[in-house]
Amino acid sequence: MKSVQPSIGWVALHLFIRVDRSRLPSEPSCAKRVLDAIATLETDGHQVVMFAVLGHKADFGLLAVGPDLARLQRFQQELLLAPVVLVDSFVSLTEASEYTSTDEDEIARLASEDGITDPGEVEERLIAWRDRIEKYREQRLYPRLPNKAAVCFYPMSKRREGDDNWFALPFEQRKVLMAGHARVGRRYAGRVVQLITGSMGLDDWEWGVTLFADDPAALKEIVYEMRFDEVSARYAEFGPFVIGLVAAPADVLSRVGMVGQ
Ligand code: 76R
Repeated sequence: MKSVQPSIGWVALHLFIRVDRSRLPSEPSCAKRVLDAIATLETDGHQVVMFAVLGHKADFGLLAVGPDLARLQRFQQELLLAPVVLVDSFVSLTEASEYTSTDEDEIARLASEDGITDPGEVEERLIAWRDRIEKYREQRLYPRLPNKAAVCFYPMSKRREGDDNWFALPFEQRKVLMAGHARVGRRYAGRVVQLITGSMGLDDWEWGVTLFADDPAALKEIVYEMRFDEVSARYAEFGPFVIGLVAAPADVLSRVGMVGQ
């Protein structure tokens, strides 16, 4: 099948799956088929993170990230040949932020925070800064998925109600508000890795939030702290939350009873 690739960014396909235990005994090689489907997808330039889910919403989930919608659609169908039921899903694309600082922002920040106004020194700092920003943008659009013990996923939208309409705010105001949001987020650098993917026009919510951490308490803390930030307190709506334990695909299948069948 012909590939279908977004002109910018990658696809992020979240799948939440329940094992159909009644069919397990009659499908002895189902785990191997799932593992083969994942390995082949990875060979084809996509990344997969798999996790065992706690709670009733699913047995396991996976996040597949990569360039090709057609390849991911085929992968989804290969997976569903196993004795499983797809109980939830989320389709989105990676995106760069529209609120990233510009050269002018950084020049103003250098002057106000670092006291640097000498043109030569400003230029030198700008060159290093542009390099950092470019790497950051690349990581948002073409992320390397991290290896952390726990993953949390939830969809969210920005509110559009009466005086609390995010989309009716002028760009400059949204930018100031997002800077506050980012300040809270940066305090979790190293403890929480976020992957924000955009789903407008693709799924029922506007963004998917995927958070990775070794410490599950860090996931709870960041979401709690964000709730007090105006961007979340006033303008955010949330869908259901899912929490999972990240492991190698074979380990996840073993945890949910599919290996050894
Ligand atoms: O590009 C950037 O990362 C710069 C700053 C930034 C943007 C633009 C940023 C930083 N986020 C951005 C965009 Mn975020 N983020 C969330 C949630 O539960 C909640 O209340 C909200 C869910 C978390 C936990 C989180 C964490 N962020 C967004 C957007 C798109 C909005 C838009 O475009 O209008 C959403 C929906 C969203 C939601 N954010 C950070 C974090 C963290 C940890 C950071 C700091 C990252 C870092 O500096 O490494």
